[in-house]
Amino acid sequence: MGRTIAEKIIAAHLVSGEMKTGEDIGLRIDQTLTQDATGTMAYLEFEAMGVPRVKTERSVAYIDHNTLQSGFENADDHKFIQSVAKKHGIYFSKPGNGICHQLHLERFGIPGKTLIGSDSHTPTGGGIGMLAFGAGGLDVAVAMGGGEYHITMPKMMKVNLTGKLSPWVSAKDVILEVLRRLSVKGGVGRILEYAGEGVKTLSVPERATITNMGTELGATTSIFPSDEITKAFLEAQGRGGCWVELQADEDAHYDEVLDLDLSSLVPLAACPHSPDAVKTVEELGPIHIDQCCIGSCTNSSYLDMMRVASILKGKTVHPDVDLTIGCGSKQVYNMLALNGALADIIAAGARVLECTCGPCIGMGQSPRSGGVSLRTFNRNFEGRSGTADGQVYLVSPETAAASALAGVLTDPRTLGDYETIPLPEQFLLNDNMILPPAPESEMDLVEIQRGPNIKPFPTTQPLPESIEKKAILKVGDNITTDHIMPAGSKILPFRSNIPKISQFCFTVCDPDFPARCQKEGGGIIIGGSNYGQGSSREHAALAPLYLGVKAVAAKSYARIHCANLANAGLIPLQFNVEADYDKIDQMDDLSLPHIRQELEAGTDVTMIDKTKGITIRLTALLSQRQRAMVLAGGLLNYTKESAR
Ligand code: MIC
Ligand code: SF4
Repeated sequence: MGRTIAEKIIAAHLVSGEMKTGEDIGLRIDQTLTQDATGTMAYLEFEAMGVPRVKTERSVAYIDHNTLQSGFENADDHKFIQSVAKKHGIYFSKPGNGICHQLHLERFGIPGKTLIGSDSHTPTGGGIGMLAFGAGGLDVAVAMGGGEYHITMPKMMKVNLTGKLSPWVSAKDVILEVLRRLSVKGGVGRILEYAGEGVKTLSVPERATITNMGTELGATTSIFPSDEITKAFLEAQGRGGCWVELQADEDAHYDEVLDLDLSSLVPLAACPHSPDAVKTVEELGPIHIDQCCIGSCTNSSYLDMMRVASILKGKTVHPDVDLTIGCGSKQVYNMLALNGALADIIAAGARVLECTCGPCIGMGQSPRSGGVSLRTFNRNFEGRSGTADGQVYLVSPETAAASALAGVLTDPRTLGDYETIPLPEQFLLNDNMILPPAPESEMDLVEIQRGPNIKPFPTTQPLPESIEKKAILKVGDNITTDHIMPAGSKILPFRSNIPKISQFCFTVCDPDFPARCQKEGGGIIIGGSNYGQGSSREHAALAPLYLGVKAVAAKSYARIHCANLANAGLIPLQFNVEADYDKIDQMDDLSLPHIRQELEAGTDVTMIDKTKGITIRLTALLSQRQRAMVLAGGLLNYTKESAR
């Protein structure tokens, strides 16, 4: 039987396990990327493993998230990462060079290769036919050391594209439509593979917008074929030599098929506070807006920005609206500066930001209280903008620019004539903000710069025979990692300081959570379905670990967070009967009397709610390897033990 594109890449990288849906598989990883909000921890973990040089074909450390530097903390992290990168064989992208995913697509990504990144939007690389996954920092550290990356072999879903996008409708509307149909849980356990005649009508940056936001579906990853369009893009980036063709076999088998006629799409918006709360811009009507933010790893390419500049040209941003623009990379900014488009953007009255994540991760530009903000980003979780009651809508750059001029949510189709913007035959190439590592012969001369904000990775203990803890917190469905470990300009500086950052853990849901954990000596968290959706930040596992949390019992989990819990040595438990969730109240006394023995044997887990006098059965969502890891007290201990 023929193979899908993803199956071909998996087969070529399979180190352990069998390519059968639901099986645990280990993959060889060709490339890794980190960003600074998760990178410091990943490199501390890499150091703890004691591997002198990375064993991947290419590893890159980007600085793009924590660039405000309102204190010494972020700058400390940057210097630490720069020195680790130089010593251990990693390319370093300086702050101001751009956003990791945009840059990786432009300068490093290669079709047919595997990539993992300590950022959930790493599947952006699927836009050029890479098999790219978001992962926890520890998984990235292990891959840099030459270790396998483990996933559960996903189902294959074909997204069959037909037709062609109408003027003023763009790639963002495609992925918003997929989100509308499938929801934030619809991609869980699946790889979305884009196919069909419609693929040929989409440029690489458009494809990357779609694979980037596949993360919001909970998908393991998303991928496009590598074709003539991919080739032209790589050639324009001066990298035509790394192009290979990648197509699914004619008789490839897909478990599911989603048909999407591009011609039928209209401008869409994801309403507060979820990327799948999608409505048409037309049906939402002229909502008054306060702010428009254009940029982020989803929509900050040359094409996106040229389109925005052409809409703004000769006009003025509405007096009631703040418009911010952040290009995805220095390449994009530089080209816009040279061709005059940046002048059009500035003249219209936009606030031009440096090319980083910026407002997407709450690093400045929070909207006014209750303010409506249109963003071309990929997430609109409650509070993520930095304003607890901010009303964030996710829209295309075209919709954002049209609305910024009108002062109200505006369908860009009302703008009239549509000018097609071609992809340049040659992008401007200047990698002077990417620093190569020191040659291996000189690595010993490089000193690691460890400022006072860099605290060591928390130590963990092997799993005890039994656990007696309180239900320290009970939360509902779709809890995101932004709830568990909030970000934003006040908290992000402490990403390399677990003792400090843990004081903010879950405070969005319950300000007393950290203090209660300290008083009670931690506990067990009770969660609803899709627990831990969103970002790959392992801090959402490390902070609870530091606070003494031992396990989570939930209805279901998001993939990366579930793996991060196991990596940290915490047990992700799933209720066998969902209704048992209702029986437990916060602060009940819980016991897992045989936990070690049960994990060793791979059987169901018994939990006794002593307050209610009931016994509940759960499943530990752990592969055999992960069980061994949790028994050892987490992936770091396990890796050290296995190396002995
Ligand atoms: C995000 O979009 O939430 C982030 C910030 O890029 C995260 C990584 C992080 O939490 O540092 C992600 O998506 O993985
Ligand atoms: Fe940065 Fe936002 Fe992309 Fe995360 S989603 S990598 S914060 S731009």
